[in-house]
Amino acid sequence: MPLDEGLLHFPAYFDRSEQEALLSDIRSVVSVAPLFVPVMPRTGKQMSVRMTNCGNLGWLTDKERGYRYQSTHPETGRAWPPIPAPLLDLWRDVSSYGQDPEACLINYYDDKASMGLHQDRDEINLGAPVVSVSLGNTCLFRIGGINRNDRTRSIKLESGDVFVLAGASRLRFHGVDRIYPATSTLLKNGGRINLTLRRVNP
Ligand code: MD3
Ligand code: FE
Repeated sequence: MPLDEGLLHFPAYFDRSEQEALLSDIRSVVSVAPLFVPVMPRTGKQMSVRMTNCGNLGWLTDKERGYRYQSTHPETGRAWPPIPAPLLDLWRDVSSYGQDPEACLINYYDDKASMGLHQDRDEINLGAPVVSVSLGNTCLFRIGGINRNDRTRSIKLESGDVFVLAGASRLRFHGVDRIYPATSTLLKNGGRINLTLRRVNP
């Protein structure tokens, strides 16, 4: 469903059994690359999401060095595990981009977590699309324009939905306002997982 230029929403792209398979792949990633607490640069404030990555590069943030991509886990020092095959298949299906993603950020939201309005601009390659997968409880996602004060609109993202940001939409402000408890039975302890596939380098 095209919502705006470069903004695509595929409701229920993954069916329940595909979501379960994806979740099992993500649990394997997390067993090697545990979730960590991201910390904002300078202020040292903790984000409410927990995160990890798979792929050649992973996104992270800490107080001293700030937002960046690197090839190793900040606590274990090990390389990130590879991106699971079903996610590479997804990227090839929906991104119309000639190169595979280098990074897959895994964000875990408990039912109280949120993410403030922000732009994604840590990638050298801002021409590549971003592909996102939602698993677990429904969230209220907000998307604005390229200026922080532009009008925003809100969309519910449900388990199995895929969202693609490309072209003119790539630099739009966006965030997650809230998680709706008990809207999915996929995650036994509630919450929501978001997977974000990205190309970082040209
Ligand atoms: C719109 N994650 O990790 S994914 C992030 O649900 C992030 O965890 C949110 O924002 C989440 O940076 C949203 C959907 C998404 C990703 C990238 C975008 C929406 C976007 C880039 C530009 C505009
Ligand atoms: Fe973002």
